[in-house]
Amino acid sequence: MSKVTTQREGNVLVVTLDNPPVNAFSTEVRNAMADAVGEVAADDTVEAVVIRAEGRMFSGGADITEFGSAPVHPTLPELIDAIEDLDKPVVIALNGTALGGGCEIALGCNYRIAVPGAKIGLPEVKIGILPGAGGTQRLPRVVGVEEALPIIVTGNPVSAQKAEEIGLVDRIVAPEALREEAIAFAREVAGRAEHPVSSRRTDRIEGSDPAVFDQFRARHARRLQGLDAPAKCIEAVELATRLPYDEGIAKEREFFMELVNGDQSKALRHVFFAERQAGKIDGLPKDVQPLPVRKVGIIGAGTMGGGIAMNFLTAGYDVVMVERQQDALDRGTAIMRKNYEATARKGRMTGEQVEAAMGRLTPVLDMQALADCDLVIEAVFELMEIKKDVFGQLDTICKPEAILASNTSYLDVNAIAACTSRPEQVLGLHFFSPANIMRLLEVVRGDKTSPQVLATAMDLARKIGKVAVVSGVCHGFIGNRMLGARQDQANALLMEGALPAQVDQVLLDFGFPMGPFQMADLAGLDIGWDPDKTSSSTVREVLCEQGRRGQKTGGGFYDYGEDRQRTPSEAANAVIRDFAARSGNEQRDITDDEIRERLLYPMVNEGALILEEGIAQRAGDIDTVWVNGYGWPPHTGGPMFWADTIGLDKVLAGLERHAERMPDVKISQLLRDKAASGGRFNG
Ligand code: 3H9
Repeated sequence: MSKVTTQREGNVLVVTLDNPPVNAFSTEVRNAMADAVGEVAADDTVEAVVIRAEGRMFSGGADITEFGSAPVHPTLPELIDAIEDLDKPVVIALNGTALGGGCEIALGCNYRIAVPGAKIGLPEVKIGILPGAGGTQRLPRVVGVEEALPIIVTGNPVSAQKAEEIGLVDRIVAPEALREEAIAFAREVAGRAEHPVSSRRTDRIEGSDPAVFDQFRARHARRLQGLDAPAKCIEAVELATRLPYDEGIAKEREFFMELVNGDQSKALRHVFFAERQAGKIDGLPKDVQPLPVRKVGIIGAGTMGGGIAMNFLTAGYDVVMVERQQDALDRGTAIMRKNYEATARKGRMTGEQVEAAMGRLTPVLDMQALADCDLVIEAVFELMEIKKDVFGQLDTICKPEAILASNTSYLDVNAIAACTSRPEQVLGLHFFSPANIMRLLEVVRGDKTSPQVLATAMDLARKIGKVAVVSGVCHGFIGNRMLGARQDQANALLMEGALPAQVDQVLLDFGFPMGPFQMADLAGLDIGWDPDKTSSSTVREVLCEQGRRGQKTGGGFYDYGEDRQRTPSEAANAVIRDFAARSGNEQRDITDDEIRERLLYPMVNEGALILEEGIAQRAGDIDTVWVNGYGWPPHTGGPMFWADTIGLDKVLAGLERHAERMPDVKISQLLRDKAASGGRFNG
């Protein structure tokens, strides 16, 4: 069946796109669309055209899998020009999301109508490119520079209502009437002598204030730092206001080719596909159906339990939340409400939605209330004895088919499962804090976890908007195990002469939002610290003993002012120097290059071990964990993709060069083999 079909409706030709799942403009689709345009041009009896689509959206844009190969004609810009050049009016009917090339094709049509739920945007910047089919030149001509800039530079789509307000959409119509309304609209305009043509318009860009661009750059400086694509997006829009359309388009093409072949876009495209691939479980029988889940139990109303509960409440699940003390339960519930209300104040939820979500919550003190839950997630203290006790109880309380999950971030899920009579129903669901915001979910597959339980967890993750990655059982799973490898080196570097500010700065320069010591101060240095057992045996212990427990106490590795701005701390540095002097290490000046290599290469090596041991299914899963859970800069693609980009031989050579100072780092055989053969972790 052709991916583009045409149908006559009197004097109107209806062109329908049908290329599931997202109606991407693949070569095949572009060719078929070009044929349809040819049909329109050749047939004098066609007086107007409707372009529409089948499926749950209009289009996700160009086919990203084709990027990186030589362009095939007709290219998307050529196709859109051909549509715009028709001497008959073209109405596009947007039945849902229209992104990237999907939006650009709409800009090339004379008239645009959309359903109320449509989202229209140019997200190209998120995959490291700019709209390359006229978007940077046509959009400002249609909506003006001030509206076009945020759409192109942030990549966030606008609603149909906003699109109508700014002139991007002419009419909004009910979904069930879309096709007929589009045809009626086409007939209505067929007789007009003139039609709006985006590329020829100048009314919205004439007299644009050139200062707008620098102001925009200044306002978004942090978001733009170190990134190639947003800078080019702004430059292209600026050129739209200064150059004739044809010259502007030529520059857009030049920028597009430069970006699409650059490392940043390759990395961001890898992240895009890796996130989607992560949801697929190798070796899972195709006919496995997820179990029905309607009611979810959460044990613990602390920060973690509350955050986890919010995910399910927001997605429409009933939630039973258990605590041991009434005041803790009340506190947890109140914080959840406060968080929801803050979201509503930002306009991202209505008051009614807040009430509906809170209305689905049943806070209780009695574990027996979990008896009819389909899934129970435990978020209690991270201690094996406590977890075992909780799972033993759950096993007796919960219905036999219920799934029992632990939110542990380090512990052995197999040992936890062994405390129940249903280890096949047990798995880890490792949420990241704040759990209602962070996108990552590590789904920890125990040795006995059944395929159906695993499939259910992956399905649920998608329904609550998480990016899920499957991990096998090991200490710290994928993310924290690699974090441990990095932290060991960060601590060792302090003992060799570096200070927290230098170590952190290296990672900030690399693109992380914060370094390891900033992160420790933010989380609190007293996590896992016991004031009764403290013995001044580590820098961290001494800092805690001195009351320097991180940001919350005004000091940790750094000093913090009222505004929580960090400054290097003489007191903390003195503690470090004292320990360093006693460590037996030679104190030396350490270069930033060494710090970067010492922090990141052991992580790559740990990732390779994780792959070798089968803990992660694929390198892209590891990248997905680090980009979504730990702030790894997406434009470098994650640790494994970054290692592929710089060369695995270079990583190996670095590990060997620093081997003497990193006696605990055991170099992965997989890394050695791939380095020797010129291979990569990601295909
Ligand atoms: C562009 O248009 C360039 C032009 O400016 C210039 C050109 C010269 N291509 O996300 P989902 C796959 S650049 C190929 O789970 P959802 C995806 O990998 C493009 N494949 O669905 C997945 O495959 P699989 C600008 C694509 O409903 C399947 O479709 N556009 C594309 O949650 C389902 O995807 C973008 O950057 C694509 N464009 O979300 C938009 N899009 O099943 C990128 C998706 O094998 N796409 N796939 O794993 C999205 O943001 C989301 O996919 C979308 C749907 C919101 C559309």
